[in-house]
Amino acid sequence: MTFQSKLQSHALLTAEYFEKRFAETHSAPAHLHNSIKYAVLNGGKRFRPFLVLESAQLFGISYEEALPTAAALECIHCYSLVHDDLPAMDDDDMRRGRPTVHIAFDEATAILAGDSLLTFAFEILSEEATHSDPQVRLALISKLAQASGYNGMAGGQARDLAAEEEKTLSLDEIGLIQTMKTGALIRFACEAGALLGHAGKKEKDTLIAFGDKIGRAFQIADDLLDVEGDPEKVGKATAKDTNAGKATFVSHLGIEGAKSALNQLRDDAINDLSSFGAKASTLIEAAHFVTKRDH
Ligand code: GRG
Repeated sequence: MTFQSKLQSHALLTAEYFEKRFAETHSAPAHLHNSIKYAVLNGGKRFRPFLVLESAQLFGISYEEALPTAAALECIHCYSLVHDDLPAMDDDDMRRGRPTVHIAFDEATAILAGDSLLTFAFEILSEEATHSDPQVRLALISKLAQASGYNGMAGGQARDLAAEEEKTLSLDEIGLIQTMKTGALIRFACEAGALLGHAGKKEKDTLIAFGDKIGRAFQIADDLLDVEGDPEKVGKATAKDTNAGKATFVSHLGIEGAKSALNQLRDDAINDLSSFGAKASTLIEAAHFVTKRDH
């Protein structure tokens, strides 16, 4: 099975989970419920859920068992995209190849769809179906809150917005923004597998180190897509950072320098997994995917 087909079949599992959950009885008005479905069921790669399923599998946790955690993380990711696309933030009209949520609905609905997804993530994690051990559920809730909040993604987004005027950011400052804004959720995806599998400290730290590196690599790949990507494939406007004169790894290191930083992170990430042996082969493929992705 190729990596692409694995990614697609895992994405299908995640989508099926959401279809079931969104079919449950609810009290939301139709426009809010429809906007939530629009934000989630729209062809994202589901790379973060993929990492949860595959890192959990290292510890004998089935895809089905890891699925609620994978879906909870995807809820946070989808909320962040909806809010990031708002006029007050990145002001984007297209996402995943179709109009963004505030364009397809309206701004207030997009804000509320994002809020609903943010809170739904923690509702899912608190449910017994997520893990029979309440200590594991608590750890998942705590780690995902840290990864999403002011010490993680939201903090990174705030730093990124504040830095828009600063065309002279250092590489360390850019790296910190990337680690928080994009890296924190990807790192959590890998850590979550270890938490679900009651892994020991050493194995958990190994997965965190791996997740940290591919998270940073993912953002560098995103910066490269902004410069080299085809908007049709990427599903959104490109050249935004370049046109805005934004400081990124690419503006600092040039295209070749950024590619070499990306490849170094990939190799170091793969090296982190050596103690897992052949069991980690799909995660190794995931690291290669990050450096080669075209969308
Ligand atoms: C609004 C609190 C808040 C945070 C927003 C995610 C984010 C933070 C901003 C998005 C800006 C962006 C494009 C970041 C680059 C990395 C990234 C998250 C890309 C999109 O993720 P993919 O490629 O998207 O996994 P799909 O559509 O496949 O899920």
